[in-house]
Amino acid sequence: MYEPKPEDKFTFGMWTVGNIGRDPFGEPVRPALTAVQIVEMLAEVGAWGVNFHDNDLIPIDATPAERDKIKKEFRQALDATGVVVPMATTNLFTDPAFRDGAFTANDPKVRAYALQKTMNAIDLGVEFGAKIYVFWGGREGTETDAGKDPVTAIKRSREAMNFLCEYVIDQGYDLKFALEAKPNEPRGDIYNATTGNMLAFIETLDHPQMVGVNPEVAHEQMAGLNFTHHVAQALEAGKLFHIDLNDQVPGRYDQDFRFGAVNIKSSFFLVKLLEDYGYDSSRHFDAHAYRSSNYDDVKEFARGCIRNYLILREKVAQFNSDSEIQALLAEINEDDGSMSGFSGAYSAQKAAALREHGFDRAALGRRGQPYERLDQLTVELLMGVR
Ligand code: GCO
Ligand code: MN
Ligand code: MN
Repeated sequence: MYEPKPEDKFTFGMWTVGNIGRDPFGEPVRPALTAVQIVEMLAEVGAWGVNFHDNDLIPIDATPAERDKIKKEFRQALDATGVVVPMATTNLFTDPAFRDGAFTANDPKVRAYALQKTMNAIDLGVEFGAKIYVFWGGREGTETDAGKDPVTAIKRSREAMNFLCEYVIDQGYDLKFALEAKPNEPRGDIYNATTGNMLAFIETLDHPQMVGVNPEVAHEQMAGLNFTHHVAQALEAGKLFHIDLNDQVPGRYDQDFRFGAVNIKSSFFLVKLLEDYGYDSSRHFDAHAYRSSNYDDVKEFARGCIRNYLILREKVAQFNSDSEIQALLAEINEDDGSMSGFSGAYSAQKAAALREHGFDRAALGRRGQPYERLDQLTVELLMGVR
């Protein structure tokens, strides 16, 4: 039970299971793994795919010979294990060149270098089969708004996205972009801080149909927001191209915990949303094992992410077929049809009829909803006593 299948599309970033456990207070605790070792570990835990930043695979200062050797060995590991590369992205945050951001940096040379680096990274991702290209603007922000005009920052972000969309079209690549919002960390404040901001921004681009979002559990939760509602908005707009699953205590630093490790109930509603609406892209885990783990425990972390998703998916099926829960939902959503003449598209007749209709306001106010009962049943189901 709870064995992952390829159609579940469980993926991990190379930077997740390969994370060496450096933090602002401490040095690495785990030795760096090669790309080949990471692919082998992911195959062992049952992942379908691996995603990478350009420099997860190829160090920023690699010689052409080193690059070719790494690519060859990586390809062999993919072929040997059957692990695929559905998504790729650019590291625009580690190198000191990006200390003031990339596409929104004040230095035009940095902005141009960021475009060049991204074009190369897109080529690399496409070479290994990526169909989704993620943009996470980790350093696209400020600590003080004294030095950067936030309107200019939006315009610079748009110019970069338009340029890179044209590049993809020009190359004839079958590639879509997914924009990932985060409120802060590593910058004090990051532009386009939520998935909702990104959705609005996308509609201002030259090729909005090529661009969707990559929401991440921890990022909305860091800001104290309801992640499932943000994902719902993206999904309803046809913009949920990818998703980053992990967990996070709201209000804390960026924790990147194992999916389902903290907020079981909100993870359940997220899985329910994805499953009820037939989400069909990668289920990507962008999480890190505890710094106290060694690699045997990192594997437990990766298996735990997958298992928690599959267990919650089973709970969703149970919720959807629980007769008491479904009866309550039917009662909650009861509709006797008497209002159907007033809903849907506007017409002058409808508006006139609605104006004439008498409502028993006091009766409306007397009706309660059994949400306590429904929530308790949900909690009991999640606690395994139903
Ligand atoms: C973070 C982000 C990153 C991105 C990754 C892919 O908080 O550090 O979530 O992990 O997802 O860079 O773009
Ligand atoms: Mn993150
Ligand atoms: Mn992420």
